[in-house]
Amino acid sequence: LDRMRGDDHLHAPLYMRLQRAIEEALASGSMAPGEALPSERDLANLTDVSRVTVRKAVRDLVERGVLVQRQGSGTFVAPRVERVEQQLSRLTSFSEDMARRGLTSRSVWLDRGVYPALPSEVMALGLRGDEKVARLSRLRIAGDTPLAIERAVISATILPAPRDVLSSLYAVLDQTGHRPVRAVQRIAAVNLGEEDARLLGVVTGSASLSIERISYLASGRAIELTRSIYRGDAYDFVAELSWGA
Ligand code: 16G
Repeated sequence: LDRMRGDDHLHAPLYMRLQRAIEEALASGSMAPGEALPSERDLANLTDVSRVTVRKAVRDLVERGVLVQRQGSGTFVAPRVERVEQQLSRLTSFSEDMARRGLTSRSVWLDRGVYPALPSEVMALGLRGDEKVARLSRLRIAGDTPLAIERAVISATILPAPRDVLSSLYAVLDQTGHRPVRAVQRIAAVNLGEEDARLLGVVTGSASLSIERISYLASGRAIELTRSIYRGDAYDFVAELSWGA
């Protein structure tokens, strides 16, 4: 963390620089899951910033699930996650999956706006060339743990106001009669890049699963193209197989 001291060439606000320094300590493996953070006072002394600034940096990292605070005992790097089992045959949403496990889920929004569609999105969703799309990118947190980064693309004719999605996308689609009933999902192994690792609070290069879902309405119309990054240390995907026709 003391590397922060000399970084005067960086013009980011101090609390952000402190956040970065903590995230980098995590990404490089020099701070392990469950490890205690130095006290607020020690952090302030170590990095030459005020305790107010330390508090703000820590509060934001707690909000994103990177750190956890326990009443009376201090602040810790989020503990290693318990693996969750995810059925591959059911078309459910993140909120529903977590609710079924008795976990609350929330999102930290990275982007939520309407944009011109990229050619790959026009193809995947069968759009007209000039159609716009709603992009919803977010970090998905269950309980206290960031589990996935999700980047959903929906035709803007179906979702003209992406800011109406406060937590569950599928709940909003359901309300407007656009709940998908079928999906094709592609899963591939990837190593996390620096930015995604930082958001998920894990070491850069960690194993993860890249999941692309295209989902469809009963009419056959493609409605959603979502690319997600799921932590490899958190998920077991389970599918039931049967033999014969
Ligand atoms: C799931 C879906 C994602 C969908 C989201 C909606 C996978 C790989 N992805 O995470 O495609 O957009 O649920 O969740 O399962 P929500 O209704 O809670 O916003």
